Amino acid sequence: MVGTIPPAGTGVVGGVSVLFGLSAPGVRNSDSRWRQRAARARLALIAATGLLLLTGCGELPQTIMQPAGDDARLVQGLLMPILWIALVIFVLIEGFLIFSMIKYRRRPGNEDIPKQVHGNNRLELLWTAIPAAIVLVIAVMTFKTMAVQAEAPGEGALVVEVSASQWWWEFSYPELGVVTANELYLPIGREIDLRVHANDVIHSFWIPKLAGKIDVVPGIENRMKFVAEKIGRYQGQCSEFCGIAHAQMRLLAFVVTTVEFEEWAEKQLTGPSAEAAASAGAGIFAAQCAACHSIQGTAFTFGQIGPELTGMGLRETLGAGTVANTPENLADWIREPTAVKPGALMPALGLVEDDISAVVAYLEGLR
Ligand code: HEC
Ligand SMILES: [Cu+2]
Repeated sequence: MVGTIPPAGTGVVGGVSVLFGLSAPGVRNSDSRWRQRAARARLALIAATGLLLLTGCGELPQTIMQPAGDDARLVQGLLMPILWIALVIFVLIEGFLIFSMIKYRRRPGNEDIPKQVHGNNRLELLWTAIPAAIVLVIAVMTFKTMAVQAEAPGEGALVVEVSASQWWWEFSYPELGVVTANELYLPIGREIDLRVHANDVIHSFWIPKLAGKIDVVPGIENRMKFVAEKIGRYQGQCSEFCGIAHAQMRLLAFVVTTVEFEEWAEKQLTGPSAEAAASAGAGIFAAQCAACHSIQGTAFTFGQIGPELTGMGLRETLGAGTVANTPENLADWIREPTAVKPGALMPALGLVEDDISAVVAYLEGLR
């Protein structure tokens, strides 16, 4: 198709070849209507690309370009110089390419074959040595960063054990005796000693604004340390494909003051009020849910198959960030978990509507 002149209004392939200037030299397109169309198509393509790029802007909840933790800063500190090096090389090479294409292009009437040369030892050496030197610089920067990341956490670091399951996260603070799921609380400025393992398949733990990724693997414990440096709410997600609901294996991290963190931990341990504990919802929970889910401060602390539901009323989301935690969504979840999160490994239990309402009231009251 390349090089043929498509009659006005034909096919995508011809359009694409004109769009990218692929018409063979010497074949001049005299059909101005076709040209206009190609120009219009080119403009549309540029506008569409621009729009697409713009939709990526605005609020960036999961960017590595706005670090709020020391490890994320390290990663960005590595990325930026590499990006600049790449940009300089790109501009130089493309500039040289475009310059050569214009300056030495074939001109009308010039039918000679250019002088044929083979090899140039000095050039060959140069363009082997320069990339090797650049790669060496990048390697040294990378190893230096990795060495800092590999240092053991200091005394007084807060241990957080992360265990990943299809498709949710459990966070346990052995020092405090607190266990929670999908929403992680972190005190600002205190070093976090993160210890991660998986219960089933390989996952990857990633909160882009706070720290780099860490593989979460069954059978071994991987470790990572970081300090959260800015108060805020940070989104994270599993970043290793782990099955059907992989994209709905998200998490939220809340970086709070030390006082707020202690208050939060205390609330988690307190358990429901006596009134809530005696409610109809608690009874249904005992019969239908406690085999899989635990709630601290109650008798239901044996269920290990599903996420910890302590402090459920305080959580922002359901199903590891799949939907907002509202009474309606929670009722939908209990009615048919896979309708909310396709693939979710919680069964539909066939509860009658009154029982669903009661258990929703019980869970939303855990705060
Ligand atoms: C057979 C085990 C099992 C039973 C029984 C069970 N669940 Fe679940 N539940 C799960 C699993 C597994 C998940 C995680 C699903 C996911 O996010 O992928 C879950 C998730 C949840 C969540 C979302 C938690 C979060 O942090 O996002 C809620 C709420 C919940 N279950 C409530 C209930 C209630 C209420 C009952 C009883 C009516 C119940 N579950 C019974 C296994 C179970
Ligand atoms: Cu995963």
